[in-house]
Amino acid sequence: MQACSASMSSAAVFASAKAPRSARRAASSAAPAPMRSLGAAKALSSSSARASRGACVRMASPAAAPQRRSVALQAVASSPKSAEAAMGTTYSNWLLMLEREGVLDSELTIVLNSINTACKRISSLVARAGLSGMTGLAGGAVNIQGEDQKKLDVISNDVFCDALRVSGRTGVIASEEEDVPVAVEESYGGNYICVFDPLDGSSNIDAAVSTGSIFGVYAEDESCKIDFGSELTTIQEQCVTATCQPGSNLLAAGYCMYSSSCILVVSVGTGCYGFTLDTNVGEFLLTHPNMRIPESGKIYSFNEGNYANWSPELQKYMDSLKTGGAANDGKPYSARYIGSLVGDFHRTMLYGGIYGYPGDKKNVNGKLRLLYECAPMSFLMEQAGGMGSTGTERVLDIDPDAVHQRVPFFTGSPKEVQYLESFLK
Ligand code: AHM
Ligand code: MG
Repeated sequence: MQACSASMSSAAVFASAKAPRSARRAASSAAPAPMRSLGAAKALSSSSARASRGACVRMASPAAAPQRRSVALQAVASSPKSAEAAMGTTYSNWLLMLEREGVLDSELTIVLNSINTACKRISSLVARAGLSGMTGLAGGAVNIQGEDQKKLDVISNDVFCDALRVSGRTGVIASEEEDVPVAVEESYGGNYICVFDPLDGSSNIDAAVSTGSIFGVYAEDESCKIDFGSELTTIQEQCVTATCQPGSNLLAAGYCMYSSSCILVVSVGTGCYGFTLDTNVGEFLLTHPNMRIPESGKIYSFNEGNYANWSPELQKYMDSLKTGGAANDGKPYSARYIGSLVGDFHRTMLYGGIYGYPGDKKNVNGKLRLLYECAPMSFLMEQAGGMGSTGTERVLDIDPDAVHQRVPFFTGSPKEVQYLESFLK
């Protein structure tokens, strides 16, 4: 990865992070295409062309789960307890404690701390959006998935990119708002891969309703080494390949919810921990040690407006929730749907129940993205004792085919997800 970065000039790699995409596109039509717009102006070979569209081109079989992951999984047994004792400790000190206990290495600690900084900045931007003219669309800009970008989508992406770049421990980043993964020049060690959705649920911003950031951190894929002097297209391909790993390889994942409180929930493979931003001191403080989702819960969170387009099996499942569902007690479930994954997920984690974004007749794979939405959330949910499923398979087992790949997604209390699977399998 170092070589990947070294072959790009600093300006080329990160220059485009400073302006909204519309402005970047306008600029790129007048000047040579920035290397960041990896698919823009180059005539690509067919495999490179796939890479430029975010397809995962395998050049070697994906590496086995990285060694660092097994270190995390063999975490000191006392971690949850000691974290409980550390209630009210700052997020940064909690990370340092995990480092002392051998759960995290110092490089990953730095990456996770840089995400803390990004989340605080975005929290402040979201809170002031209505006052500072930061609501609304980013001047007609759209992302690679054809979705309108809000001003804050673009700015939050820049905040995340900058925080990770400055950390110097991230080799490649992949974002919902970037066409393809981006190589980071300033990588002094670690070379972690960070995937993220900088501001999920941004259609809610203008109404001051909950939004959130979602992230996952992978180790560099050892099978993807980048040579000095590589053609740009080869570098692109390698960066893309390195990004696409199954969720079971995640070293860490988390989300930050921007709501009545700003809450950061993180797992490094030793349980789920929630921190609330104390705006008086500007620090996230541990408020939810070792989070556990209830085994079952009678709340469902689906966009039921899509019912007519669902499969008969899913419709049958949904109908059954009105008459008792998994509990089989004749009492209906309650419907709760914000339309903001992080908010709906956080409530599900605390109260139990199920969140779902199924495929339907129009969009067979649903709407949510595997790499930076479903996989990190499934990692967190499993760490809290819940499940993340497509309805027929475990989300963390899926080896991605493309950076922006979508999958049907159901997550929540184990008994509720199993009940749903009993209709779809
Ligand atoms: P986004 O990444 O473009 O913000 O879209 C993802 C959001 C999720 O937060 C939410 O669960 C879902 O889209 C809501 O979609 P819908 O409006 O179709 O119910
Ligand atoms: Mg999103």
